[in-house]
Amino acid sequence: MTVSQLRARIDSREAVIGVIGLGYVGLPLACVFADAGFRVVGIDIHTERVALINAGNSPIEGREPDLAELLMRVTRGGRLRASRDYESLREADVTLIAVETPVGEDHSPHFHALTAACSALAGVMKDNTLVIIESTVAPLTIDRLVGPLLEQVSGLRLNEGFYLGHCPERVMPGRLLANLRHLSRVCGGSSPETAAMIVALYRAITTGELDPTDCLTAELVKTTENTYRDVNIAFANEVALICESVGGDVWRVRDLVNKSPGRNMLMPGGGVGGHCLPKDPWLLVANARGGFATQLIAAARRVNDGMPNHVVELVRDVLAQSDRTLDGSRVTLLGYSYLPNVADLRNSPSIEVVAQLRRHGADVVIHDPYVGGSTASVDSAVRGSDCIVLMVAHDEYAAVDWSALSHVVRTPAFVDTRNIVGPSAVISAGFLYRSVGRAGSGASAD
Ligand code: SAJ
Repeated sequence: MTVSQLRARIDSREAVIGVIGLGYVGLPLACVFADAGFRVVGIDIHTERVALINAGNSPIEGREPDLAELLMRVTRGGRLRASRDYESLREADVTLIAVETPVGEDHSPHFHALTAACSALAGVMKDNTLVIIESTVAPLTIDRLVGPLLEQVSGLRLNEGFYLGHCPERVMPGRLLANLRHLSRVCGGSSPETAAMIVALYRAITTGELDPTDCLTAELVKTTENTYRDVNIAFANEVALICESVGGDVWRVRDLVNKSPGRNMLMPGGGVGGHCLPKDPWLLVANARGGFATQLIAAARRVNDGMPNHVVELVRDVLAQSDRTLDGSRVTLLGYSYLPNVADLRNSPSIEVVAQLRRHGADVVIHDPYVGGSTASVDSAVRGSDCIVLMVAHDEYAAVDWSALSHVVRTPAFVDTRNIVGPSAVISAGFLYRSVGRAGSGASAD
């Protein structure tokens, strides 16, 4: 089959699509391509996940609008089938790879899952297959690692026996299908014809703008867009620390700064979690050489990674105002996931805050309406508490009756990391108050 025949099979939806990795990225991806009329074969290493999917049940926790219904529809309609066996990919014309690409403690990329997926695919893929990497990778990975590995194991030549592309995912928990169906995508290809073929493929599932380019540019765009966000959050966090030290209110400062044209100061908080921002900056710099050391990007990571520790210091400070120490005090954390209104715990700053509090001898109670195993109600979570720490802006926390809670706690002390309730509501309810980005009692206009 030639590249034009492959393109024709994509245009006619006759192409069989393989998706390797059925997690937050791969499962919605498999569903929307199945819903667009393609036959889709999903591959995952987890037996229980494969079984759940084939039964039409989503293994993804948290609120994901329409995903459960879509999955049920495409599995019942026979358009999506999941398997652990790579043999199922022998018939695939296009295979998308969406496996984890983490970084290690030393911030170096760990591409074991990616190389395993590429090797297994190369062992079964037929001639003239289009392989697209959706996972976020360090710039130069496609050209230096993925392409040569696929050639070596398959015995096929790049751009002759198979075609290669990089269309980096832009998912966000809570908006998996919405982002897939509407966000613009960068379609990097191993040749202009391949990039055009990738544009044609993704046109079947998204109304977003599709930008053809080369693989290196696609790798740089993805890692840069997340590094940009991480650095800007670090800037907001550093301004918050400055405001605390000089007696300012970063939330008020941010509002007024953003009235200045061309400013968009992001929000400080208790830290940066998730599966993207904590690792993508390290991927961006991973292969950067040439006698210079990146400074700003690593420094921003240190600022953001330092925020959980700062939250613990705010707790220590507000407890001291009641002559209490961390050791022996009960601290209630409201919010354990890394984002509002989702169940995703990956790299959540709350995990580090809890660990540090417990290391200092505090008795920590965790409340999170989205995370299983946490205390059921806010009221029961704060009962007997010496300090409440608001870590995540879950919708539920906007409706809390702080006056009522002041009669339930043992010590009325409160630390806000996300400016969720504003100081006056809490202070007027009788709580001692600290906040990221505000000095002292934080008594200032809401
Ligand atoms: N955060 C702040 N201050 C902010 C924004 C976020 O502290 O102003 C924290 C959040 O609390 C969270 C972490 O940063 O702990 C990450 O938040 P996020 O809003 O960036 O959410 P993510 O990690 O799911 O980011 C994803 C990214 N999308 C992809 O990688 C495809 C990111 O590029 C998007 O900008 C983001 O979703 C989004 O806004 O959709």
